[in-house]
Amino acid sequence: MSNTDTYHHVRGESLFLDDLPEPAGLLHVVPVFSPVAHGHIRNCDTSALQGIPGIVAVLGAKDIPGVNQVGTIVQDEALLADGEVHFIGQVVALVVAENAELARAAAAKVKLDIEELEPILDARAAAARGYFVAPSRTVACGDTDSAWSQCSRIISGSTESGGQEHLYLEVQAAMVLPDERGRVTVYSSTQSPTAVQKGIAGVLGLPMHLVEVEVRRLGGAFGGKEDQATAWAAMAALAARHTGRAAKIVLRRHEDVRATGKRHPYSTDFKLGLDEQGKIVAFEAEFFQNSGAAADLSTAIMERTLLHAGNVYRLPNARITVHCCKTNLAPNTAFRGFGGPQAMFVIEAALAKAATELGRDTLELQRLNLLQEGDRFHYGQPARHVRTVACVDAVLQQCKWVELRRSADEHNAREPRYKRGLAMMPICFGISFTNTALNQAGALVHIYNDGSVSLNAAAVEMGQGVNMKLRRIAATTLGIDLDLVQVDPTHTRRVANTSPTAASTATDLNGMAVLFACRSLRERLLKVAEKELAVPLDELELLNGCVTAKGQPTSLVWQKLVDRAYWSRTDLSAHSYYATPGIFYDKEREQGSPFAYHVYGAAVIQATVDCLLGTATLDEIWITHDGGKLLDPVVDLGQIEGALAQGLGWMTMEELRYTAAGRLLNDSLTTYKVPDIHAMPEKLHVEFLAGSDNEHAVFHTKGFGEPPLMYGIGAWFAIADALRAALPGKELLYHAPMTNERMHRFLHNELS
Ligand code: MTE
Ligand code: LUZ
Ligand code: MOS
Repeated sequence: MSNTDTYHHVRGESLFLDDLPEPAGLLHVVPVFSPVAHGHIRNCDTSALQGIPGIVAVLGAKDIPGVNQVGTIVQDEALLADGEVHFIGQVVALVVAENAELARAAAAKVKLDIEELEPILDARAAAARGYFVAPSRTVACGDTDSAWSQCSRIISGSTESGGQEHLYLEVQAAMVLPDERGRVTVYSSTQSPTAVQKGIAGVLGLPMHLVEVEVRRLGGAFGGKEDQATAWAAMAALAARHTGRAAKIVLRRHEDVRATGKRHPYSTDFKLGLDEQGKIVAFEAEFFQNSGAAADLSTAIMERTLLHAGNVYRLPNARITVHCCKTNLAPNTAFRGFGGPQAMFVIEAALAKAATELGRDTLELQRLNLLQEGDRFHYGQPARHVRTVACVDAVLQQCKWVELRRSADEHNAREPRYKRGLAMMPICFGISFTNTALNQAGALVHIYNDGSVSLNAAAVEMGQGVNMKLRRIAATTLGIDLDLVQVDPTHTRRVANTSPTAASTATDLNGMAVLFACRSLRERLLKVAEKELAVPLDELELLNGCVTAKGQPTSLVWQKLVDRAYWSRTDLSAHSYYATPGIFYDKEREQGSPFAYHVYGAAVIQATVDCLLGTATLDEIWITHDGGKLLDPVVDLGQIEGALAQGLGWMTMEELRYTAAGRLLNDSLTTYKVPDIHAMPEKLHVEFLAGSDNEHAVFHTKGFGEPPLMYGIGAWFAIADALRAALPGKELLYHAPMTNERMHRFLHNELS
């Protein structure tokens, strides 16, 4: 049992936002959502609510004392609709009442008169009309235009990948307590305490020091609470400010699914040029990102798409363009991988299509093109400590590829109904926020004078185990037992200016800050020990709960040392700060070294398709993951398994369906298919790459949160391989997810 929260989670004892003790007089806030995807608000009639006992207020855009704005990168997102609505689920007004049921019933009685305009749901349709949330960008290298003439084969095509609902177990929620001086205390289910603090300060017209935000833990987030927790907290804050009473907002599941953004769907055109041998000479891709109705994090996600378009492959000449297309869907947002998976699907599709057209083996083309030590990524960063070949070789060995391939082919030759498919999926994911400035974190460590230790950091625990990792770093550095170290809830007053807990960087950034703070505390304590023991400082260490001299335990145990330090007036608190060194990105030139390092890995996936039914099962998955030195193998393995499940879901079963009017049809757990235990392969083998190391992160670890999601992309290609065995020569569209419906259509209809 390795995650700090596991014991209480499995007993149902962990407190999430809606479980926190409620203050006296708590009010409940329920939003009035737009039922129309695009339109002008003619009138918002709340007269039916007048005189209903228990309804305390109905708030609209005009009731906002500060700015009606929650857009962070681009200021294009109103907290409450003002004149226009841009997606179904956009919040138009807030009903504030003594209890949530009453508020919800009242919200349903608000009459909205909206003049409907035509909604645009499709990214390419938006682009054709020039609707973008931000300017398009291009990252290029080499001389792509003249490179085409050197190619012996050019393959072009297009791909589609779908959106994905986060489906965190804990829905969006916040509770806000006002005080008599105008200060507000906020409890929010957010990955970004400072973004919530700043957002509320803006909406209420307060300086940030009057807004404090605490986050104990999240019941999952997966990117869905990086930007999109802010608005709900600001709504509760507005109600609290307006009424002078504590206010809480907790969305219902279907409200959450409808009103919040998802993974960005992408529609992409690509062109791939190969030489005689099969090596990539040039690659061009134009991505149409469906950004939704406001920018949210779309421009940052575009950046990660630009930088991951090559996946693990060497691109001597490349031109990658992304358009952030403005549509009338809920603003799409961060989701594990952050535009990286969408990019990686495209180049894998391009190579698979090339193999099919040339009659070659996809694996062979993949292996021919792996990045090697000394190559550069297409954005200019030198590739160092490259583990592409090592991971691919290791996973091929692990799964006994040659036999596996042969036995699948033999099986397919004799078996008409069930076809086996195989795919190898390599990954390469850059670790660091692409926005260099965000790569910073603070920590505040207290040693109480009984010897117990509290860690405060910018990191938010959302199930990924960051708290356990921080505890391990502190306990190791101070030479004490893990049980002596706890992590306090994240709080903007203890650690300010927090970057979001995102981009798989929480341990890298916060762990290093914690390490620095613990190191300075250790120095102070050892000086105390030097005096106490009359032994030279350079012979002293903290180990196994006591001071050692030349490696030998002394009588100065941890508690005694801390007690002595306190009574000799030593500061037992340390604040520290870490900013990732050596990273930069020049947006003018679209070149730089934005990542501290890359995570590599490779998976092999075997799928069996039932060609009569059009269903697939994943038989077995092998993974070799380049995880650096492992700080907590149980947590790390859990991250690989969870991310893989999400990747498989995104690629094979999760499909968002909208009406032509822009209404999401599958907004509940009965209609939206999420991967469950049965979606996992019958057999899963995860190995960590032997000898993996990383000098660029704390304790030589590597970020774990996002990269393994991209192994799931291989499931699409394994199923495609089986489908091709069933109907060789039939054109297969590179559309994800590969749902049963899609398989069935390929197998049994003229259309594919
Ligand atoms: N794991 C759990 N259990 N719950 C989550 O919400 N979020 C993922 C990943 N793993 C998530 C998770 C995402 S999107 C990111 S960016 C990382 O965790 C963030 O945490 P880290 O930086 O500590 O890896
Ligand atoms: N968030 C962000 C992220 O703001 N910048 C990033 O680069 C990023 N990458 C992955 C996930 N979230
Ligand atoms: Mo993760 S998408 O960086 O929150």
